[in-house]
Amino acid sequence: MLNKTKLLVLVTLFLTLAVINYAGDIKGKVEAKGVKNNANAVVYIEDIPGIKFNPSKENAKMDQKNLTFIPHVLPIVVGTTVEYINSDDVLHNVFSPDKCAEKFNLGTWAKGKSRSYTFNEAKCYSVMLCNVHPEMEAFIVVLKNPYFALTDKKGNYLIKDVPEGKYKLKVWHEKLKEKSLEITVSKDSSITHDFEIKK
Ligand SMILES: [Cu+2]
Repeated sequence: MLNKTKLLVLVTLFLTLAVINYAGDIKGKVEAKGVKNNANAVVYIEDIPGIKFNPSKENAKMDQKNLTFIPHVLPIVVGTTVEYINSDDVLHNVFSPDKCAEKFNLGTWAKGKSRSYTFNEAKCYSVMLCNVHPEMEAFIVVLKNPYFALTDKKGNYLIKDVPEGKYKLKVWHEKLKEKSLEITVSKDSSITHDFEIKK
């Protein structure tokens, strides 16, 4: 017997599948010329029209350990809150000079504690700096949807379960020029796109 609850579950499942039509994976390699390795490039789909993407419910985390921001590059969906943890005995003072991050300045806080900032502007490539240690630097890359990937040292990236459609696939790197490519993702397939980026 199909009771009301079961019916509701089935209808919801059907609607979910109908709205988000999961399709293919995008993978490839980014060759970053003139920098020490191919890591920390962000490959992302610029826009997926018609779908509203929520920020991640869990806060993204950036640690400060041994006078270094970890990770060095953190891509997030717009609206996500980033928690800045201090794991050092010394005080840090995280701030961003970027307008799209409202030039925030979080002040200083003790070891084991954290403070946070919510990034509400998409297409914001915001640098994180520390008032106390000029050598500290990191980047928050604020994107419109969760279809992004960070390259490893070899330059490999993988973006999974992208809905089918035509998009702009882009690469961001802190030191190198942005690259953009028109791509088509179709159902149940995997496509490969390699990039070479330089100054
Ligand atoms: Cu510091």
